Amino acid sequence: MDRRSALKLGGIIALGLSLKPYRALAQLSMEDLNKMKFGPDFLWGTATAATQIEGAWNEDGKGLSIWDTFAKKEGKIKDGSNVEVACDFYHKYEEDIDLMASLGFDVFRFSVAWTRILPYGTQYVNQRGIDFYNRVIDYTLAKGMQPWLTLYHWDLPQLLQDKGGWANREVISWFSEYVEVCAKHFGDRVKNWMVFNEPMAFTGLGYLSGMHAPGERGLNKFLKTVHYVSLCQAEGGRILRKNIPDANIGTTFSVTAVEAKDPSKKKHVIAARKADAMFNRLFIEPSLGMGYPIEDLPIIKGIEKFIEEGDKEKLAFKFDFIGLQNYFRTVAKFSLWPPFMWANVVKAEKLVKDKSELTAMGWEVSPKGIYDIIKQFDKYGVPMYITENGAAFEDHLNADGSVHDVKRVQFFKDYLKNVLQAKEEGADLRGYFLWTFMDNFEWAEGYEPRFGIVYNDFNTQRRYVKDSGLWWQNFLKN
Ligand code: GBH
Repeated sequence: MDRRSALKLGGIIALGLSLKPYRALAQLSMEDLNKMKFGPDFLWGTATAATQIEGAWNEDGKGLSIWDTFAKKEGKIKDGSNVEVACDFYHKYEEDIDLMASLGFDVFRFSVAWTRILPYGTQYVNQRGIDFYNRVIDYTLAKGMQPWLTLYHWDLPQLLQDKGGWANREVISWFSEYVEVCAKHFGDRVKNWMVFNEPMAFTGLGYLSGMHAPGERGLNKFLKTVHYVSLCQAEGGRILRKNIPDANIGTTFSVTAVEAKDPSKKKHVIAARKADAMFNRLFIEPSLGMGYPIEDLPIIKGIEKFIEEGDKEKLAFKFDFIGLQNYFRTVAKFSLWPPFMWANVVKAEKLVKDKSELTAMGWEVSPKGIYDIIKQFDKYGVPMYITENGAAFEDHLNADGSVHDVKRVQFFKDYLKNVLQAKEEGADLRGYFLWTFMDNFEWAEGYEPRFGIVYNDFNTQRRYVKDSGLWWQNFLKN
Protein backbone atom coordinates (compact mmCIF):
# COMPACT_ATOMS: atom_id res chain seq x y z
CA MET A 1 0.00 0.00 0.00
CA ASP A 2 1.44 3.41 -0.92
CA ARG A 3 1.70 6.21 1.58
CA ARG A 4 -1.31 8.13 0.27
CA SER A 5 -3.77 5.27 0.47
CA ALA A 6 -2.36 4.29 3.84
CA LEU A 7 -3.07 7.81 5.09
CA LYS A 8 -6.54 7.69 3.62
CA LEU A 9 -7.22 4.36 5.27
CA GLY A 10 -5.89 5.70 8.57
CA GLY A 11 -8.23 8.64 8.26
CA ILE A 12 -11.20 6.40 7.67
CA ILE A 13 -10.29 4.27 10.68
CA ALA A 14 -9.82 7.38 12.84
CA LEU A 15 -13.21 8.66 11.73
CA GLY A 16 -14.77 5.32 12.61
CA LEU A 17 -13.21 5.51 16.06
CA SER A 18 -14.38 9.02 16.72
CA LEU A 19 -17.93 8.17 15.71
CA LYS A 20 -18.22 5.15 17.96
CA PRO A 21 -17.85 6.01 21.64
CA TYR A 22 -17.47 2.36 22.58
CA ARG A 23 -14.37 1.90 20.43
CA ALA A 24 -12.72 4.79 22.23
CA LEU A 25 -13.45 3.04 25.49
CA ALA A 26 -11.19 0.16 24.61
CA GLN A 27 -8.28 2.55 25.16
CA LEU A 28 -9.16 2.96 28.82
CA SER A 29 -6.64 1.09 30.92
CA MET A 30 -7.75 -0.89 33.97
CA GLU A 31 -6.57 1.83 36.34
CA ASP A 32 -9.04 4.14 34.70
CA LEU A 33 -11.83 2.06 36.18
CA ASN A 34 -11.50 3.80 39.49
CA LYS A 35 -14.38 4.01 41.93
CA MET A 36 -13.78 7.72 42.48
CA LYS A 37 -14.47 8.47 38.82
CA PHE A 38 -18.12 7.73 39.50
CA GLY A 39 -18.20 10.56 42.03
CA PRO A 40 -18.10 10.65 45.84
CA ASP A 41 -21.88 10.24 46.27
CA PHE A 42 -22.31 7.36 43.83
CA LEU A 43 -23.77 4.35 45.66
CA TRP A 44 -22.54 0.77 45.28
CA GLY A 45 -24.71 -2.13 46.25
CA THR A 46 -25.71 -5.75 45.88
CA ALA A 47 -29.24 -6.86 45.08
CA THR A 48 -31.26 -9.91 46.10
CA ALA A 49 -34.89 -11.05 46.19
CA ALA A 50 -36.86 -12.83 48.92
CA THR A 51 -37.92 -15.97 47.03
CA GLN A 52 -34.47 -16.48 45.57
CA ILE A 53 -32.60 -16.53 48.89
CA GLU A 54 -34.79 -16.79 52.00
CA GLY A 55 -36.07 -20.36 52.17
CA ALA A 56 -38.10 -20.93 55.38
CA TRP A 57 -41.08 -21.24 53.07
CA ASN A 58 -43.58 -22.11 55.81
CA GLU A 59 -41.89 -20.82 58.94
CA ASP A 60 -43.14 -18.31 61.48
CA GLY A 61 -46.57 -17.99 59.95
CA LYS A 62 -45.58 -17.36 56.34
CA GLY A 63 -48.32 -17.98 53.76
CA LEU A 64 -47.85 -19.61 50.36
CA SER A 65 -46.76 -17.54 47.39
CA ILE A 66 -47.26 -18.36 43.72
CA TRP A 67 -43.61 -19.43 43.56
CA ASP A 68 -44.02 -21.88 46.45
CA THR A 69 -46.77 -23.60 44.49
CA PHE A 70 -45.51 -23.10 40.92
CA ALA A 71 -42.07 -24.58 41.66
CA LYS A 72 -43.69 -27.78 42.88
CA LYS A 73 -45.60 -28.35 39.66
CA GLU A 74 -44.17 -31.00 37.36
CA GLY A 75 -41.81 -29.65 34.72
CA LYS A 76 -41.87 -25.98 35.65
CA ILE A 77 -38.35 -25.71 37.08
CA LYS A 78 -35.51 -27.00 34.92
CA ASP A 79 -33.67 -28.96 37.61
CA GLY A 80 -36.82 -30.03 39.44
CA SER A 81 -35.89 -27.93 42.47
CA ASN A 82 -38.12 -25.73 44.62
CA VAL A 83 -37.83 -22.76 46.98
CA GLU A 84 -38.27 -24.42 50.37
CA VAL A 85 -34.70 -23.79 51.49
CA ALA A 86 -33.01 -21.68 48.78
CA CYS A 87 -29.96 -20.07 50.48
CA ASP A 88 -31.51 -20.24 53.94
CA PHE A 89 -31.00 -16.50 54.24
CA TYR A 90 -33.89 -16.47 56.71
CA HIS A 91 -31.56 -18.04 59.27
CA LYS A 92 -28.23 -16.87 57.93
CA TYR A 93 -28.95 -13.19 57.31
CA GLU A 94 -26.42 -11.98 59.86
CA GLU A 95 -23.57 -13.91 58.29
CA ASP A 96 -24.58 -12.74 54.82
CA ILE A 97 -24.96 -9.10 55.75
CA ASP A 98 -21.61 -9.25 57.56
CA LEU A 99 -20.01 -10.56 54.39
CA MET A 100 -21.65 -7.90 52.21
CA ALA A 101 -20.42 -5.18 54.53
CA SER A 102 -16.93 -6.64 54.62
CA LEU A 103 -16.79 -6.50 50.82
CA GLY A 104 -17.43 -2.77 51.11
CA PHE A 105 -20.91 -2.19 49.70
CA ASP A 106 -22.96 0.89 50.66
CA VAL A 107 -26.33 -0.61 49.85
CA PHE A 108 -28.15 -3.87 50.46
CA ARG A 109 -31.12 -4.17 48.12
CA PHE A 110 -33.59 -6.89 49.13
CA SER A 111 -37.28 -7.60 48.73
CA VAL A 112 -40.01 -8.30 51.25
CA ALA A 113 -42.10 -11.44 50.87
CA TRP A 114 -45.73 -10.31 50.86
CA THR A 115 -46.72 -13.70 52.34
CA ARG A 116 -44.59 -13.20 55.46
CA ILE A 117 -46.30 -9.90 56.18
CA LEU A 118 -49.84 -10.76 55.11
CA PRO A 119 -50.02 -14.58 54.89
CA TYR A 120 -53.53 -14.46 53.45
CA GLY A 121 -52.73 -11.57 51.11
CA THR A 122 -54.83 -9.05 53.02
CA GLN A 123 -56.07 -8.22 56.50
CA TYR A 124 -54.24 -10.36 59.06
CA VAL A 125 -50.74 -8.96 59.71
CA ASN A 126 -48.19 -11.57 60.80
CA GLN A 127 -46.00 -9.97 63.46
CA ARG A 128 -43.28 -12.62 63.12
CA GLY A 129 -42.85 -11.64 59.47
CA ILE A 130 -42.55 -7.98 60.43
CA ASP A 131 -40.01 -8.98 63.09
CA PHE A 132 -37.83 -10.77 60.55
CA TYR A 133 -37.54 -7.74 58.26
CA ASN A 134 -36.99 -5.51 61.27
CA ARG A 135 -34.01 -7.68 62.16
CA VAL A 136 -32.69 -7.53 58.58
CA ILE A 137 -33.14 -3.75 58.40
CA ASP A 138 -31.59 -3.10 61.79
CA TYR A 139 -28.66 -5.37 61.11
CA THR A 140 -28.02 -3.75 57.73
CA LEU A 141 -28.02 -0.31 59.33
CA ALA A 142 -25.80 -1.50 62.18
CA LYS A 143 -23.27 -2.65 59.58
CA GLY A 144 -23.23 0.82 58.05
CA MET A 145 -25.21 -0.03 54.91
CA GLN A 146 -28.43 1.46 53.57
CA PRO A 147 -31.36 -0.92 53.21
CA TRP A 148 -33.09 -0.52 49.82
CA LEU A 149 -36.41 -2.26 49.89
CA THR A 150 -38.27 -3.76 46.90
CA LEU A 151 -41.93 -4.26 47.74
CA TYR A 152 -42.70 -6.82 45.08
CA HIS A 153 -40.22 -9.20 43.50
CA TRP A 154 -42.67 -11.67 41.94
CA ASP A 155 -44.06 -13.57 44.96
CA LEU A 156 -47.79 -12.89 44.99
CA PRO A 157 -49.79 -14.63 47.74
CA GLN A 158 -51.32 -17.78 46.25
CA LEU A 159 -54.69 -16.94 47.83
CA LEU A 160 -54.79 -13.74 45.78
CA GLN A 161 -53.79 -15.62 42.64
CA ASP A 162 -56.75 -17.89 43.30
CA LYS A 163 -58.90 -14.79 42.84
CA GLY A 164 -57.20 -13.88 39.56
CA GLY A 165 -54.02 -12.26 40.86
CA TRP A 166 -52.70 -9.33 38.84
CA ALA A 167 -55.48 -9.87 36.29
CA ASN A 168 -58.15 -8.91 38.82
CA ARG A 169 -58.68 -5.18 39.22
CA GLU A 170 -59.18 -5.70 42.94
CA VAL A 171 -55.43 -6.20 43.14
CA ILE A 172 -55.15 -2.43 43.42
CA SER A 173 -56.74 -2.50 46.87
CA TRP A 174 -54.87 -5.68 47.91
CA PHE A 175 -51.54 -4.21 46.90
CA SER A 176 -52.32 -0.85 48.48
CA GLU A 177 -52.98 -2.54 51.79
CA TYR A 178 -49.70 -4.41 51.63
CA VAL A 179 -47.73 -1.26 50.73
CA GLU A 180 -49.35 0.64 53.58
CA VAL A 181 -48.41 -2.05 56.13
CA CYS A 182 -44.77 -2.08 54.93
CA ALA A 183 -44.54 1.71 54.90
CA LYS A 184 -45.94 1.96 58.44
CA HIS A 185 -43.64 -0.70 59.90
CA PHE A 186 -40.40 -0.05 58.05
CA GLY A 187 -40.63 3.58 56.91
CA ASP A 188 -38.97 4.98 60.04
CA ARG A 189 -35.68 3.32 59.04
CA VAL A 190 -35.98 2.45 55.35
CA LYS A 191 -35.68 5.59 53.21
CA ASN A 192 -35.18 4.04 49.78
CA TRP A 193 -38.01 2.10 48.20
CA MET A 194 -38.74 0.32 44.95
CA VAL A 195 -42.37 -0.49 44.26
CA PHE A 196 -41.80 -3.24 41.68
CA ASN A 197 -39.10 -5.44 40.32
CA GLU A 198 -39.44 -5.55 36.53
CA PRO A 199 -43.18 -5.34 35.87
CA MET A 200 -42.59 -6.37 32.25
CA ALA A 201 -40.97 -9.60 33.39
CA PHE A 202 -43.61 -10.70 35.87
CA THR A 203 -46.55 -9.83 33.63
CA GLY A 204 -44.91 -11.10 30.43
CA LEU A 205 -43.45 -14.30 31.81
CA GLY A 206 -46.26 -14.87 34.31
CA TYR A 207 -49.35 -14.14 32.22
CA LEU A 208 -48.28 -14.14 28.54
CA SER A 209 -45.64 -16.82 27.96
CA GLY A 210 -46.42 -18.75 31.15
CA MET A 211 -42.79 -19.57 31.88
CA HIS A 212 -42.93 -18.04 35.36
CA ALA A 213 -45.53 -18.23 38.11
CA PRO A 214 -48.51 -18.30 37.91
CA GLY A 215 -47.86 -19.85 34.48
CA GLU A 216 -50.81 -18.34 32.61
CA ARG A 217 -50.99 -17.58 28.89
CA GLY A 218 -53.10 -15.21 26.86
CA LEU A 219 -52.92 -11.76 25.35
CA ASN A 220 -56.10 -10.45 26.97
CA LYS A 221 -55.11 -11.57 30.43
CA PHE A 222 -51.66 -10.11 29.92
CA LEU A 223 -53.11 -6.74 28.88
CA LYS A 224 -55.27 -6.66 31.98
CA THR A 225 -52.25 -7.29 34.18
CA VAL A 226 -50.29 -4.56 32.38
CA HIS A 227 -52.98 -2.02 33.22
CA TYR A 228 -53.62 -3.10 36.80
CA VAL A 229 -49.91 -3.40 37.55
CA SER A 230 -49.38 0.08 36.10
CA LEU A 231 -52.12 1.45 38.35
CA CYS A 232 -50.54 -0.32 41.34
CA GLN A 233 -47.13 1.07 40.40
CA ALA A 234 -48.36 4.65 40.72
CA GLU A 235 -50.62 3.96 43.69
CA GLY A 236 -47.74 2.28 45.52
CA GLY A 237 -45.69 5.42 44.99
CA ARG A 238 -48.46 7.62 46.37
CA ILE A 239 -48.92 5.46 49.46
CA LEU A 240 -45.20 5.53 50.20
CA ARG A 241 -45.11 9.31 49.72
CA LYS A 242 -48.03 9.83 52.09
CA ASN A 243 -46.58 7.62 54.83
CA ILE A 244 -42.88 8.47 54.46
CA PRO A 245 -42.55 12.06 53.21
CA ASP A 246 -38.73 11.97 53.21
CA ALA A 247 -38.45 8.71 51.25
CA ASN A 248 -36.58 8.28 47.98
CA ILE A 249 -39.19 6.44 45.92
CA GLY A 250 -38.58 4.48 42.75
CA THR A 251 -39.42 1.36 40.85
CA THR A 252 -37.32 -0.86 38.58
CA PHE A 253 -37.54 -1.87 34.94
CA SER A 254 -35.93 -4.61 32.88
CA VAL A 255 -34.28 -2.74 30.02
CA THR A 256 -32.46 -3.77 26.87
CA ALA A 257 -30.96 -1.74 24.03
CA VAL A 258 -32.83 -2.78 20.90
CA GLU A 259 -31.24 -2.74 17.45
CA ALA A 260 -32.74 -3.70 14.10
CA LYS A 261 -31.27 -6.80 12.46
CA ASP A 262 -30.65 -4.73 9.35
CA PRO A 263 -31.14 -0.99 9.86
CA SER A 264 -31.42 -0.44 6.11
CA LYS A 265 -34.56 -2.57 5.90
CA LYS A 266 -37.74 -0.84 6.96
CA LYS A 267 -39.47 -4.03 8.13
CA HIS A 268 -36.67 -4.72 10.62
CA VAL A 269 -36.64 -1.11 11.81
CA ILE A 270 -40.38 -1.30 12.49
CA ALA A 271 -39.88 -4.61 14.31
CA ALA A 272 -37.18 -3.01 16.46
CA ARG A 273 -39.48 -0.11 17.33
CA LYS A 274 -42.14 -2.58 18.47
CA ALA A 275 -39.68 -4.58 20.52
CA ASP A 276 -38.41 -1.40 22.17
CA ALA A 277 -41.97 -0.30 23.03
CA MET A 278 -42.73 -3.72 24.50
CA PHE A 279 -39.52 -4.35 26.44
CA ASN A 280 -38.60 -0.82 27.51
CA ARG A 281 -41.48 1.64 27.33
CA LEU A 282 -44.63 -0.21 28.39
CA PHE A 283 -44.39 0.54 32.11
CA ILE A 284 -42.35 3.70 32.39
CA GLU A 285 -44.30 5.86 29.94
CA PRO A 286 -47.70 5.60 31.67
CA SER A 287 -45.98 6.52 34.95
CA LEU A 288 -44.69 9.69 33.29
CA GLY A 289 -48.17 10.61 32.08
CA MET A 290 -47.33 9.62 28.49
CA GLY A 291 -49.86 6.79 28.29
CA TYR A 292 -49.17 3.38 26.77
CA PRO A 293 -47.02 3.21 23.61
CA ILE A 294 -49.93 1.89 21.53
CA GLU A 295 -48.93 3.72 18.37
CA ASP A 296 -45.58 1.93 18.16
CA LEU A 297 -46.99 -1.34 19.50
CA PRO A 298 -50.43 -1.92 17.92
CA ILE A 299 -50.78 -5.37 19.47
CA ILE A 300 -51.57 -3.77 22.85
CA LYS A 301 -54.46 -1.69 21.57
CA GLY A 302 -56.84 -4.04 23.38
CA ILE A 303 -55.65 -2.54 26.65
CA GLU A 304 -58.02 0.38 26.07
CA LYS A 305 -61.05 -1.67 27.01
CA PHE A 306 -59.69 -2.08 30.56
CA ILE A 307 -59.07 1.62 31.09
CA GLU A 308 -61.82 3.15 33.24
CA GLU A 309 -62.68 6.75 33.81
CA GLY A 310 -60.06 8.55 35.87
CA ASP A 311 -57.41 5.88 35.23
CA LYS A 312 -55.32 8.04 32.88
CA GLU A 313 -54.51 10.46 35.69
CA LYS A 314 -54.02 7.68 38.23
CA LEU A 315 -51.36 6.02 36.06
CA ALA A 316 -48.93 8.86 36.65
CA PHE A 317 -46.67 9.24 39.65
CA LYS A 318 -43.58 11.37 39.99
CA PHE A 319 -40.95 8.83 40.96
CA ASP A 320 -37.76 10.18 42.54
CA PHE A 321 -35.75 7.63 40.61
CA ILE A 322 -36.01 4.68 38.30
CA GLY A 323 -33.98 1.50 38.56
CA LEU A 324 -32.57 0.08 35.34
CA GLN A 325 -31.87 -3.65 35.22
CA ASN A 326 -29.78 -4.70 32.29
CA TYR A 327 -28.17 -7.95 31.21
CA PHE A 328 -28.03 -8.02 27.40
CA ARG A 329 -28.97 -6.13 24.24
CA THR A 330 -31.69 -7.21 21.83
CA VAL A 331 -31.54 -7.50 18.05
CA ALA A 332 -35.03 -7.47 16.56
CA LYS A 333 -36.24 -8.63 13.17
CA PHE A 334 -39.43 -8.82 11.17
CA SER A 335 -41.08 -12.18 11.71
CA LEU A 336 -44.36 -13.90 10.87
CA TRP A 337 -44.32 -15.32 14.37
CA PRO A 338 -45.92 -14.33 16.65
CA PRO A 339 -48.92 -13.24 14.56
CA PHE A 340 -50.10 -9.62 14.95
CA MET A 341 -46.77 -8.76 16.54
CA TRP A 342 -44.81 -9.44 13.33
CA ALA A 343 -41.58 -8.99 15.22
CA ASN A 344 -39.24 -11.25 17.11
CA VAL A 345 -35.76 -11.27 18.57
CA VAL A 346 -32.71 -12.77 16.91
CA LYS A 347 -31.43 -15.66 19.04
CA ALA A 348 -28.31 -14.77 21.00
CA GLU A 349 -26.25 -17.63 19.59
CA LYS A 350 -26.70 -16.14 16.13
CA LEU A 351 -25.14 -12.89 17.32
CA VAL A 352 -21.85 -14.32 18.54
CA LYS A 353 -18.91 -16.03 16.87
CA ASP A 354 -18.93 -18.88 19.35
CA LYS A 355 -20.74 -20.05 22.43
CA SER A 356 -18.00 -18.85 24.76
CA GLU A 357 -19.38 -15.33 24.31
CA LEU A 358 -22.68 -16.36 25.88
CA THR A 359 -23.42 -16.51 29.59
CA ALA A 360 -24.73 -19.65 31.27
CA MET A 361 -28.22 -18.26 30.64
CA GLY A 362 -27.48 -18.20 26.91
CA TRP A 363 -27.41 -14.40 26.97
CA GLU A 364 -25.00 -12.43 24.83
CA VAL A 365 -22.31 -10.53 26.69
CA SER A 366 -23.02 -7.09 25.28
CA PRO A 367 -21.46 -4.34 27.41
CA LYS A 368 -22.16 -1.51 24.99
CA GLY A 369 -25.86 -2.24 25.45
CA ILE A 370 -25.81 -0.85 28.97
CA TYR A 371 -24.32 2.41 27.69
CA ASP A 372 -26.98 2.67 24.98
CA ILE A 373 -29.88 1.98 27.30
CA ILE A 374 -28.71 4.43 29.96
CA LYS A 375 -28.50 7.13 27.28
CA GLN A 376 -31.98 6.20 26.04
CA PHE A 377 -33.56 6.34 29.50
CA ASP A 378 -31.72 9.52 30.47
CA LYS A 379 -34.01 11.32 28.04
CA TYR A 380 -36.95 10.75 30.40
CA GLY A 381 -35.28 13.13 32.84
CA VAL A 382 -35.61 10.99 35.98
CA PRO A 383 -32.57 10.18 38.17
CA MET A 384 -31.39 6.62 37.55
CA TYR A 385 -29.73 3.78 39.41
CA ILE A 386 -28.55 0.53 37.91
CA THR A 387 -30.47 -1.72 40.29
CA GLU A 388 -29.32 -4.97 38.66
CA ASN A 389 -26.51 -6.04 36.34
CA GLY A 390 -24.49 -9.22 36.40
CA ALA A 391 -23.96 -12.60 34.81
CA ALA A 392 -24.17 -16.35 35.34
CA PHE A 393 -21.17 -18.41 34.32
CA GLU A 394 -20.19 -21.94 35.22
CA ASP A 395 -18.16 -21.84 38.42
CA HIS A 396 -15.82 -24.36 39.93
CA LEU A 397 -15.27 -24.49 43.69
CA ASN A 398 -11.67 -25.49 44.36
CA ALA A 399 -10.56 -27.58 47.34
CA ASP A 400 -9.04 -24.48 48.96
CA GLY A 401 -12.37 -22.66 48.77
CA SER A 402 -11.41 -20.42 45.85
CA VAL A 403 -13.52 -19.82 42.76
CA HIS A 404 -11.66 -18.31 39.82
CA ASP A 405 -14.54 -16.71 37.95
CA VAL A 406 -12.45 -14.88 35.40
CA LYS A 407 -15.34 -14.30 33.01
CA ARG A 408 -17.52 -12.67 35.64
CA VAL A 409 -14.73 -10.26 36.61
CA GLN A 410 -14.29 -9.33 32.96
CA PHE A 411 -18.04 -8.91 32.56
CA PHE A 412 -18.23 -6.43 35.44
CA LYS A 413 -15.21 -4.46 34.17
CA ASP A 414 -16.61 -4.18 30.66
CA TYR A 415 -20.10 -3.19 31.76
CA LEU A 416 -18.79 -0.75 34.38
CA LYS A 417 -16.65 1.03 31.79
CA ASN A 418 -19.75 1.61 29.73
CA VAL A 419 -21.71 2.79 32.76
CA LEU A 420 -18.90 5.23 33.51
CA GLN A 421 -18.84 6.45 29.94
CA ALA A 422 -22.57 7.25 30.05
CA LYS A 423 -22.17 8.97 33.39
CA GLU A 424 -19.23 11.05 32.20
CA GLU A 425 -21.29 12.16 29.23
CA GLY A 426 -23.81 13.57 31.69
CA ALA A 427 -26.38 10.82 32.33
CA ASP A 428 -28.07 11.33 35.71
CA LEU A 429 -26.90 8.05 37.18
CA ARG A 430 -26.49 7.79 40.93
CA GLY A 431 -25.60 4.24 41.80
CA TYR A 432 -24.90 0.71 40.66
CA PHE A 433 -26.14 -2.46 42.39
CA LEU A 434 -24.86 -5.74 41.06
CA TRP A 435 -26.88 -8.89 40.61
CA THR A 436 -26.25 -10.72 42.79
CA PHE A 437 -24.65 -11.21 46.17
CA MET A 438 -24.69 -15.03 46.22
CA ASP A 439 -25.72 -17.89 43.95
CA ASN A 440 -29.42 -18.47 44.43
CA PHE A 441 -32.69 -19.77 42.99
CA GLU A 442 -32.79 -18.55 39.40
CA TRP A 443 -36.56 -18.92 38.93
CA ALA A 444 -37.54 -21.38 36.16
CA GLU A 445 -33.84 -22.23 35.68
CA GLY A 446 -33.50 -23.59 39.22
CA TYR A 447 -30.18 -23.53 41.07
CA GLU A 448 -27.87 -24.22 38.16
CA PRO A 449 -27.09 -20.76 36.82
CA ARG A 450 -24.81 -19.05 39.31
CA PHE A 451 -25.00 -15.26 39.34
CA GLY A 452 -23.27 -14.61 42.68
CA ILE A 453 -20.02 -12.90 43.55
CA VAL A 454 -20.21 -15.31 46.49
CA TYR A 455 -20.41 -19.03 45.78
CA ASN A 456 -23.06 -20.95 47.67
CA ASP A 457 -22.69 -24.66 48.30
CA PHE A 458 -26.36 -25.61 48.45
CA ASN A 459 -25.64 -28.87 50.31
CA THR A 460 -23.87 -27.23 53.23
CA GLN A 461 -25.12 -23.64 52.80
CA ARG A 462 -21.51 -22.52 53.10
CA ARG A 463 -20.53 -19.30 51.33
CA TYR A 464 -17.23 -18.83 49.51
CA VAL A 465 -16.16 -15.46 48.14
CA LYS A 466 -15.37 -15.82 44.43
CA ASP A 467 -12.56 -13.93 42.73
CA SER A 468 -15.22 -11.50 41.48
CA GLY A 469 -16.15 -10.80 45.11
CA LEU A 470 -12.51 -10.10 45.87
CA TRP A 471 -12.30 -7.89 42.79
CA TRP A 472 -15.26 -5.89 44.07
CA GLN A 473 -13.77 -5.62 47.53
CA ASN A 474 -10.59 -4.21 46.06
CA PHE A 475 -12.48 -1.86 43.74
CA LEU A 476 -14.67 -0.54 46.54
CA LYS A 477 -11.95 0.08 49.07
CA ASN A 478 -10.23 2.42 46.63
C1 GBH B 1 -33.74 -10.30 36.74
O1 GBH B 1 -34.51 -10.58 35.62
C2 GBH B 1 -34.51 -10.57 37.99
O2 GBH B 1 -34.91 -9.37 38.61
C3 GBH B 1 -33.75 -11.42 38.96
O3 GBH B 1 -34.62 -11.88 39.94
C4 GBH B 1 -33.05 -12.53 38.21
O4 GBH B 1 -32.46 -13.46 39.07
C5 GBH B 1 -32.01 -11.89 37.36
O5 GBH B 1 -32.52 -10.89 36.56
C6 GBH B 1 -31.26 -12.87 36.47
O6 GBH B 1 -32.12 -13.49 35.57
O7 GBH B 1 -40.21 -8.95 28.58
O8 GBH B 1 -41.40 -10.89 29.22
O9 GBH B 1 -40.13 -10.88 27.22
C7 GBH B 1 -33.84 -10.18 34.46
C8 GBH B 1 -34.08 -11.09 33.39
C9 GBH B 1 -34.67 -9.96 31.42
C10 GBH B 1 -36.10 -11.58 32.40
C11 GBH B 1 -35.79 -9.43 30.62
C12 GBH B 1 -37.22 -11.05 31.65
C13 GBH B 1 -37.88 -9.89 29.72
C14 GBH B 1 -38.86 -10.96 29.44
N1 GBH B 1 -35.15 -10.56 32.64
N2 GBH B 1 -36.76 -10.45 30.42
S1 GBH B 1 -40.24 -10.37 28.57
